Amino acid sequence: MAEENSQNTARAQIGVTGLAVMGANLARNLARHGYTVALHNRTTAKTDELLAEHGDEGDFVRTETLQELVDSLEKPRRILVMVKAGAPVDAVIEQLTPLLDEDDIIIDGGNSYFKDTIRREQECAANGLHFVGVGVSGGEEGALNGPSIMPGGSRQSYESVGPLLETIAAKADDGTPCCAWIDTDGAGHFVKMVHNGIEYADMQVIGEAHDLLRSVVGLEPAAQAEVFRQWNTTDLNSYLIEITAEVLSQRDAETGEALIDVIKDEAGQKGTGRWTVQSALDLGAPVSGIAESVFARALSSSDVEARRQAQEHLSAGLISTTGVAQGDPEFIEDVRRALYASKLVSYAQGLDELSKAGAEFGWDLKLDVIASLWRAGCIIRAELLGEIMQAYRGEDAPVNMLLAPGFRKVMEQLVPSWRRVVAKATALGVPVPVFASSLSYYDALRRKRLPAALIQGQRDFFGAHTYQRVDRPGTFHTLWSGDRTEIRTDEEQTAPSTPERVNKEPSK
Ligand code: NBP
Repeated sequence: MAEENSQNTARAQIGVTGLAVMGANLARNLARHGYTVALHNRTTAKTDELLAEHGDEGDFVRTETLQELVDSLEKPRRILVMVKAGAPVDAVIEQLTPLLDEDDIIIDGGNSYFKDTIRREQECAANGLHFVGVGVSGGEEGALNGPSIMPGGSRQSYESVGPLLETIAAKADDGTPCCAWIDTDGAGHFVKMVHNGIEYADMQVIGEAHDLLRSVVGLEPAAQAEVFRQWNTTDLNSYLIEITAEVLSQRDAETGEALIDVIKDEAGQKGTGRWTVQSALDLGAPVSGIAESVFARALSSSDVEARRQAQEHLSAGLISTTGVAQGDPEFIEDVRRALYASKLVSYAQGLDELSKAGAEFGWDLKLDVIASLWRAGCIIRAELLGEIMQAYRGEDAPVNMLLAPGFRKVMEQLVPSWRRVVAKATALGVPVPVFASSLSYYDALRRKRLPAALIQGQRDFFGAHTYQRVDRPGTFHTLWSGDRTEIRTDEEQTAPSTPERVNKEPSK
């Protein structure tokens, strides 16, 4: 553990190690709010660069080694780690641990996987240290001017780091900071992960609307930019719609074309969308729209050769070849409504995953609070989040966001347009994976009887997996290979007269 700092230089209120874009901007944000910030980066040149360019923005302490960083901090020490997610975080924790004292706090503000955060919290606790996994959204601009912040970790550590984080966080229109304690260990990083999953779906549905406006309505990018600008004055109002209009109106200086037309249609990803879907699979949370948005990126960029050959060889089999009249305002409004409906489903699915994660990991995730944190500073910030917050406030939280009275009514107005758009896109061969899967999710939720009954019958046939009946309690199995009588399997049975041979599931 660290020795007492005898030179009384321990004056910084927080240290930041890892001064790439995110760390540097968070450090500047803290300093601009009056905190004394100690700076450290593995490569000292980056620290000096930051001080040379922005050293006059606040009170910084330059350090070259982790020991110097630790010595510069008042106790309990607060160290924000902003290094690359994964092994570098473990490396930094390992180097810091012997230098720190009991109750010092390591804050990981990177995009760490929540299970790593759970492990790191346990490892730090074993060494008497607090570990706070913090989800930060808003990119580099948000980090500098006010991000949305989702902190996990112990309540005790939040008492120490919360005031700093709340000070530098974005503020919603009502003035509340977009930062609040989420729950213990990996809860903050889990919520940030689901935020990113929703972001993937949100971006994909906007992309699908853009494709329809082009290929069905015949609008060029500049005209589409105007449509998105107008949509941004409706209930679609959000950061992503706003920047879509900006991207679509941008001209390429070299060719004079719309920039969008010279950008390769192969989407990248860093992994948080994939994690959202992987976790949802483990939790049994049907995030079909979010999953389709991750797959859509994969199809665009990983299956380039298959796409090339398919363009040549796969039959379209279109059942219609006529779009709508160019610029048809009615269809444009249908697309807007379909986009909003699909967006609502993405949020509903993400929040459902959070509810299921709360039950699984023992977190008390308050969905109204989480929605409130996403109202400003983050990429999915949208007017809609205020309504979601209201829907979950109070005693009568809906079991699914779409069932909140306000959203039920909104959906009623959107569904006919949504069906027309999905039908038209399907007829014309325009892919709309998230529009379509979200509509199926909506229909599956409201359908009285699902084909799941047949699946149960099949499972019982090949694997004796049993089923339940609609007319009485109990668990049942039909003797498929015997005389096909039904037996109850959750009660003591007398031996069946015909020995049962279970039809085995075909090997896969
Ligand atoms: P990067 O993810 O690009 O990481 C670069 C930083 O990590 C540098 O300071 C580098 O030091 C340091 N580093 C590495 Br790499 N390996 C290290 C090691 N073994 N020991 C110590 N330091 C090491 O930085 P970023 O883009 O600022 O992102 C930081 C975190 O924030 C990431 O987890 C990221 O996913 C997350 N995040 C990023 C954004 C965004 O918009 N960029 C948004 C939200 C969250 P060096 O200078 O010596 O190489």
